[in-house]
Formats: sequence, C-alpha cells, structure tokens
Amino acid sequence: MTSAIATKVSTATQDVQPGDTVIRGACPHDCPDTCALLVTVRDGKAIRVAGNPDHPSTAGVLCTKVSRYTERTYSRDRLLTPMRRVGRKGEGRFEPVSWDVALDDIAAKLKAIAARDPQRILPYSYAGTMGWVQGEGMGSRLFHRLGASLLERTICSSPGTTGLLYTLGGAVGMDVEQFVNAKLILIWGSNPITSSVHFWAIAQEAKRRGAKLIAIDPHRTDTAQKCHEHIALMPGTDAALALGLMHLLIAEDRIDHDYVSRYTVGFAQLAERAAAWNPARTAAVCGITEEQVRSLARDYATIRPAAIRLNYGMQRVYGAGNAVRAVACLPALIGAWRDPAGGMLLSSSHMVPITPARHVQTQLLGTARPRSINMVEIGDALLAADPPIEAVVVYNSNPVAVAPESDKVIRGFAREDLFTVVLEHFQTDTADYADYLLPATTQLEHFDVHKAYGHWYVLANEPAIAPLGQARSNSDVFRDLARRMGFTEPALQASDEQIARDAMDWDSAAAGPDAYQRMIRDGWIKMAHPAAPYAQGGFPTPSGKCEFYSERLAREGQDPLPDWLPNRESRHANPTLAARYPLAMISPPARHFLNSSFVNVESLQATEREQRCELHPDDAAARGIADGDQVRVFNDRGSFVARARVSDRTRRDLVVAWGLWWHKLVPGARNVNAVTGQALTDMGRGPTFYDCLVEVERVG
Ligand SMILES: Nc1nc2c(c(=O)[nH]1)N[C@H]1C(S)=C(S)[C@@H](COP(=O)(O)OP(=O)(O)OC[C@H]3O[C@@H](n4cnc5c(=O)[nH]c(N)nc54)[C@H](O)[C@@H]3O)O[C@H]1N2
Ligand SMILES: Nc1nc2c(c(=O)[nH]1)N[C@H]1C(S)=C(S)[C@@H](COP(=O)(O)OP(=O)(O)OC[C@H]3O[C@@H](n4cnc5c(=O)[nH]c(N)nc54)[C@H](O)[C@@H]3O)O[C@H]1N2
Ligand code: SF4
Ligand SMILES: [Mo]
Repeated sequence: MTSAIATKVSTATQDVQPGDTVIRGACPHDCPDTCALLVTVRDGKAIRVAGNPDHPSTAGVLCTKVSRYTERTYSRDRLLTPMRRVGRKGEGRFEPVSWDVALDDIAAKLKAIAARDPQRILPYSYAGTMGWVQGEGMGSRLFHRLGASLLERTICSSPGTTGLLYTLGGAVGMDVEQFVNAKLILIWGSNPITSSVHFWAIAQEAKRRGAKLIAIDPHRTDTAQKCHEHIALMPGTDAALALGLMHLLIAEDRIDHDYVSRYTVGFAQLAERAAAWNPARTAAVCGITEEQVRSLARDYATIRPAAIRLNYGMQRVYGAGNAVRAVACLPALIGAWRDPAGGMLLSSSHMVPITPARHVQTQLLGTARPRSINMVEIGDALLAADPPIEAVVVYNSNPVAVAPESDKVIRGFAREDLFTVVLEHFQTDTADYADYLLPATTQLEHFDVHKAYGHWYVLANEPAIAPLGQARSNSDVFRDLARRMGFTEPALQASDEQIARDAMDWDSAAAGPDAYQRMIRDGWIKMAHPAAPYAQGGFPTPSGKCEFYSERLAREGQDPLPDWLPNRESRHANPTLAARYPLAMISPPARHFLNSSFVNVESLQATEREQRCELHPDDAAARGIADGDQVRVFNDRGSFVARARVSDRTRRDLVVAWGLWWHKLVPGARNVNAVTGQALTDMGRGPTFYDCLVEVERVG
C-alpha cells in the first residue's frame, strides 16, 4: 500500500519487546471493514491492539475507536462480577452475587415462565459482536429449544438486503479491493471516513490513480467534502434519483444492450417506469438541480469502470427496499459488471457460503412455531404484546439507547413485572433496567470466527488474555444455562469451535481446500470468487439474471418494479405533519462512537464532546438559533437536547443529529431516538430512523 500506511505499520510493530506475545484477532464490531488485529500481550496484559499489516484490506491500520480497545477492555467501569438488582428498575443499583446464584435463579425463572408459555420469553440481541460464536451461535440455540418468541433482527440491514435479494438474488457484489481500479466511484448513502475507513483508503488510492468520486448524501460529510462532486439530495429520494438516471440512460441510448438482453429480466417494463422520471421531476423530488441529474447520468454512462459503494444511510426510510433495488438495477443497465472494478457493493454477506439453519440449529424448535417480535418495535412490544412479554434476555445490544421511540422503550423496560437479564461489558442504559447483570468477555478474552460484510475474508480471533474478573463469554453462559434448565441436546453443549464450524460450508468451492485449518493457521481466508463475479450474469436470483422485473414480488402481490416511495414523514406523504414539523432529521453515526458502543470510553467521549445537531443558516435564522446555542429537537414522540451547529454543510429543510449517545450521559437524559419512530420499511421490516420530521427550538 502507500507509504503513509507503511509508516504506521512499522511504528505499530516497533514496541514489541522480547518476551511479548502477539496474538492474531479480528475486530468484532458492526463495521464493513472487519479488520485483522494484532494484540501484543506482556505479562498477561494486552498492551496494544493494532491492525495486521499482512491482511490486505486492513493494511496495518485501525480506526480511532478500536485503537482504543485496550482502554475500553481495562476500563475501571468494566463489569467484572454478576450482579442482582437492589434498587428500582432503571436506577442502576446492584449487589454482587455468585454465578451459581445468578444462573440458578435465571434458569428457574425462565423455566417457570416457559411452563406457562415460552413465547413470553424474548431474546434481544444484535451486533455488539458479529462473531459466529459470541453472536447468535449458542444464544439462539437455547432460545429455540425453549420455544421463546423469535426476534426479527431487522434494526440495520434488512431493507437493503431484501431489496438486493429481489434484484441480484442476495447480499452479493463487488470485491472491495477492486474499487482501486475504478475510474468512477459513486459513494451513495455512505460516509466511509466515519464508518468504513478502509474503503475510504481504497477510494483515495483510486482517486490518486485518476478516479472521479461523487458523494450522494443529504449532508456535506467529511467524505463528501473530499469527493470531486457532491449531490445533496433530500433523505428518502434515492429511488427517484436512480429512476431519473435510468430515464436519461435509456433516452440517450447509453444502455449495454448485449448485457441487458443476456443477463437481465424486464428491461421493457423498467423503461416504461423510468419514462415518468424526466430530469425536471427527478430534480424537484430530490431537491437538486436538473443539471446535477444530467451530469451524473453523463458520468455514469461514459466513465469506465464505474463502481457504486452503497451503504446503509439510504435505507433507513420507508421506501428503503425500493431505493436499494432501484440503485441495484443501474450497473446491469450499463454492463458495469463486466469489469472487475465495475458494479456495486452494499453488503457482501452472501459471498460467504453461510449455513444459518445449522449455525443456530433451527431443528431445536421441534414442532414449536413461536411468534416473532420485530426488534425495531420493542417499545410497543414490551408495552402491548399479547400474550405479554414476561422476560427479556439482552446480549450484544443496548436497546434502550439504539431502538426507536425511546420513551416507549424505556417505559417498557421499566415494567416492574418484566424479568430482565443483560449480558454486558458495561452498565449501559439497558443494563440499568436489568434484574441480573452478567459480566461478558471482550474480544481479547474469547475465541471467535468472523465473516465480513464489506470484504471477502473470514477471520479467526484467538483469545489474547484470560477473562477479566469473573467475566464469561456469551457462549459459555448460554451453555451453562442450558445445563441448569435440564436440556440434554448435544447442540446445546457444542464447543466454540463446533459452533464456528456449523456456521458456514467450509468444504465449498468458495472456501477452498482445508478452509477451516487454513483460517486458524493463517488468521484468515479469502473466498475464491472470480474477480468480476457477474460479468456473465450468474446472479443468485431464480432466473440467474439481474431482475429489474421481479416475478417473486409480483407473486407476493407487491410492485414488481422499483419505484420511489416518499418518506412517510414528508410534505409528499403527510403535508399536515410537515406543516407542524417542517425539518427532516437524520441521525447518522458519530465518527468516534460505534452505535452506542465506545460512548463511555473517556478519550473518545472527550473527542465527540457533546450531543450535537446541525442546521442550515437559513433554518437556524428563522428560529433565532445561533451557532453554539443549546436547542431542543422535538416532535409528537418526544424530544432531546443538543448543541446546535449552524452550517451550510447541512442542506435546507434538514437537521443532522449524530448518534448514539447513552441517554444517561446527555443533558435531559434523551438521545436522538427520543424522536425517531417505530414505523417499518417497505421491504425487510426494517427501521425508519431517517424518516423523521421534527422542529427545533432554542432552550432557555
Ligand atoms: N464510526 C462509526 N462507524 C460505524 C458505525 C458507527 O456508529 N460509527 N456504525 C456501523 C454500522 S452498524 C453501520 S450499519 C454502518 C453504517 O454505515 P453507513 O451507512 O455508511 O453510515 P454513515 O456513515 O452514517 O453514512 C450514511 C450516510 O448516509 C447519509 N444519508 C442519510 N439519509 C440518506 C438518504 O436518504 N439518502 C442518501 N443517499 N444518504 C443518506 C448520511 O448523511 C450519512 O452521511 O457503519 C458502521 N460503522
Ligand atoms: N437514531 C438512530 N438509531 C440507530 C441507528 C442510527 O443510525 N440512528 N443505527 C442503527 C444501527 S445501524 C444498528 S446496527 C443498531 C446497533 O445497535 P446494537 O447492536 O445494540 O449496537 P451497540 O449500541 O453497539 O450495542 C452493542 C452492545 O453489545 C455489547 N457487547 C459487545 N460485545 C459483546 C459480547 O461479546 N458480549 C456481550 N454480552 N455484549 C457485548 C456492547 O458493550 C454494547 O453495549 O443501532 C441502530 N440505531
Ligand atoms: S470498527 Fe471497523 S475500521 Fe474499526 S477496527 Fe473494527 S473493523 Fe476496523
Ligand atoms: Mo448497523
């Protein structure tokens, strides 16, 4: 790689002294980069966590957050003993108890509820760790055996994944390492300087080699500032922009007719749909100029190879699935897939031959068909599900901070008749509501195996140090609970290695010979796909083609073609609401936090300083708000307090408020989710965090 990166590597390896050991790991966090780590251990203590210089996409560099992983691991706030609640719910007062007391009592309480109706038990987990072992491996097995309510794990990627499923056949796409040779890169609904720094390094290298970079984002992010062009469309208008591009590509006959006729389905119908999207209408809906639409279409039609890096920013609105579907049609129209450096990438999850049913052992359900609870709707579910939820077991997630409509989530968790168990590193907002708070190991303390969703590697994580205090890994706790509940199925006592082996098809062609052994020996393996996997079609759809027209959607009674569905909360769909709450709010990640993780790491908290929001100077002036004022952001669901920044980096009619602080760490004890809603997306039943109208006023 470049010399700047090489310098960082040599300083990273410099402080290793004789007697130190260096252990290979993998970053556990919900981030497309899934970095390969090198953990230096001296006298049983991890003294540094660095990026592995030998791993191609990590290239020896970590983000600021995970460079602080030892600070987080050895934080004096780490939970180190099991604890039982002594105060009221939410007060966060606990007394230490032994593991035996805690687990025996939890097992007895869950068994008693299950004897009445196991669906009254709900696991709640997401991506605190993305590992196959400490993620869903053993937890899901236990809850399946119990017949507990199933959790729809939809809070992040399901709308986009579903949009891709109907179009390309799954979460498939380009090899991220190929972007370096692209000559046009659209960075669409993504802020990689914050959320995927290794992709940004690749895009920078492509730029040095002559690529044109265009950001498509309502906010002029750090990334957008460094691109050649920035198109600041209104949130939730991406499908309109994609249809507008199709309109021009078709009208000006910039189509790769050979690719379209061989490898796509439904061009004639798509052309008819796109005909309605002339530049004037597109520009009006997106809140941009006609010239921006024309110029983007011109670039996309003429610059080769053309690559699109989508991320999740564009799919947190009602029309999310359709938006991703519309964008996913573009590369096939111009035959961009022919080139290894052309096509698109949202998530590459399905480039790894995963075997989910074996991983979580769905057969443990037996004949039980429990109800599903959508994790986005946890607020309503805790307050109104019928039959009621009587117990929640939370691991790898902080729902009180991350789920929408906080007031309801908090009221739900505050129910005195709810039995709550939380497995955690720290006393988060959710932990404050626990009846039992159990100390979990961090990535330095347990074994795991990770696939990525932004590259084609599967990585091993070896434990570097012994568990701190009495911390135990998730898999270990769930195995122990299963024993105490009297379950004898071998799948509930599977070793960590066995869980990892169950998670993918290690004997597949994509994995290659002796895949598991090579992964353990070398630290990672790369999936063996052709560099341009869809140059000759071969999409994992029913037709094997890119499906502009989806027969499956038609059969399900849905629109078989992609369309623009306006935000539920917008002047298009709800003018009455827009009159009361005229500003659209988006709440993307803060650079130094990872969702609500790292918020309590002092150095990172100090860098982010305080909960902030940003308005356009005109919108601020109309409300008498000056830069630096304390403001209240509110709607009918609730409100939060933030420090206002006034800047034209935020377009008119928009508020940007960065997440995700812990409620208890900000003035007014409410983060951005105080105002977000529980409504679901068009596809994939996902969240609509960025489909949210608000008003802003000065405080005091
Ligand atoms: N530092 C850091 N990194 C992270 C995370 C974190 O919290 N902090 N979170 C991780 C996780 S869980 C995820 S899912 C990924 C998220 O990764 P990304 O989806 O890349 O998230 P962001 O960096 O917020 O970029 C989203 C961008 O989309 C823009 N946006 C908002 N609404 C729209 C819209 O309607 N259309 C378009 N075109 N753009 C829109 C926002 O302004 C923002 O700049 O990042 C991961 N990486
Ligand atoms: N308003 C708004 N809300 C959002 C978003 C947004 O953009 N705007 N983004 C959404 C997105 S993309 C996502 S992915 C979700 C993320 O939601 P979550 O997956 O809940 O992510 P985190 O907030 O990082 O919480 C993860 C928790 O798991 C814990 N943890 C980590 N490793 C382990 C382990 O090994 N064992 C145990 N027991 N615990 C562990 C961490 O300490 C942390 O508290 O939030 C969503 N919420
Ligand atoms: S959070 Fe992302 S960029 Fe940071 S170390 Fe982990 S995988 Fe790498
Ligand atoms: Mo996410």
